[in-house]
Amino acid sequence: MNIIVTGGAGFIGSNFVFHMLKAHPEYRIICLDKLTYAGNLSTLEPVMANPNFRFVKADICDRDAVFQLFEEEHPDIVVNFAAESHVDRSIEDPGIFLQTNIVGTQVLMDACRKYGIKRYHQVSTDEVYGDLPLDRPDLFFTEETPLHTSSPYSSSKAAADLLVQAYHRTYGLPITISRCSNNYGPYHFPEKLIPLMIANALADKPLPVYGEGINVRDWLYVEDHCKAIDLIIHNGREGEVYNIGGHNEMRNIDIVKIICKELNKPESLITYVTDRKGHDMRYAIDPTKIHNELGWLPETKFADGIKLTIQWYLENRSWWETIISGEYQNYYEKMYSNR
Ligand code: NAD
Ligand code: TDX
Repeated sequence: MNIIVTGGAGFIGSNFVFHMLKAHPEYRIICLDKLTYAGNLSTLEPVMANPNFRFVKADICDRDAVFQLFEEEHPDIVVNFAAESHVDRSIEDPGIFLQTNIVGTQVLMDACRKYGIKRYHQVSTDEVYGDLPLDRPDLFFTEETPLHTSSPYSSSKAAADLLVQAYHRTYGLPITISRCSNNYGPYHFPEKLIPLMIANALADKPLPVYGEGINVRDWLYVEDHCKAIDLIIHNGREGEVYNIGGHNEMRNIDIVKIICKELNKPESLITYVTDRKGHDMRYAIDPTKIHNELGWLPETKFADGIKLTIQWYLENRSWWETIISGEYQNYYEKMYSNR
């Protein structure tokens, strides 16, 4: 089996590459990644010498490069993780989000149509459903919940989902889509809530909590997401959407307090800052479908996963310190100074 994994130098994609090479040692995994600010080749160092792994630096929007790779590899499956993924950046500058997340998806699917494919899998997000009110804990996103997006990021992901479904209906492309809740774990880029708070706390820097910190996210350990996608690409029904989430809803402020406690840092580091524009209040996934059809259940409890994650950041300081010492400083300054 030949599998192209796009965005495999990023957070979830790299965890998926590691998972697949371990779970299916007979498979060939080809990682296609543009190495944007969020992609890191050093992350893939442990598998670079694996004969069943190939890395190709390319943009999913580059039709010639993508078609060339399909010509060479004739993949059985494509799993598309490649995306601009940070909501705050999409609010600052939406253009690249539309380009990569929508046009890039189109290019990949055009290549699938031309060369033939057993499965095209689109890695999507729960953010395509918009948000839920805080005072209705009985409500959850199901696969039937209408798409109702808030940010340029989530709108670009929703547009891509619709395009993927159109390619299924119009051209019969064998697709699946997964919509997962917030992931956390190793190799999470330091601009995102959990690694940002860990890095800042370790440096005794302020912990910038947006608004009142009462927004709720449904956190899933990244390995559980990877296992769910593995199940979907093998056993999921063509044309179907699968929600992935672990019923682990937490308020941002509570996450930040847990990180302070685990690192033995004072909560006085917590600084409330101006809220994110259009900030979604609550995400909550109903994962009944993937459980009933594919037997998936999350394996890592948050209490364990957050400890594993913090430990990883303590043991892999050079990975994230290198990232935050470069161009990231300008980003941080722009987003957080005078906020
Ligand atoms: P990430 O930002 O950490 O990684 C994205 C990767 O895609 C990087 O390696 C980057 O270099 C690559 N990339 C970006 N533009 C590209 C292009 N034009 N061509 C080729 N490669 C390109 O993102 P992530 O958090 O790992 O998210 C991966 C996918 O999962 C995304 O599609 C995202 O929407 C989705 N998702 C993320 C979460 C989450 O909590 N992080 C939750 C649900 C869904
Ligand atoms: O400095 C911060 N302070 C803060 O309060 C940051 C970076 C975030 N937040 C809040 C905003 C959100 O309510 O924390 C919450 C989580 O923020 P992010 O880590 O930016 O994640 P989110 O916006 O929820 O989106 C993530 O989950 C869904 C991923 O980045 C998306 O790619 C995925 O689709």
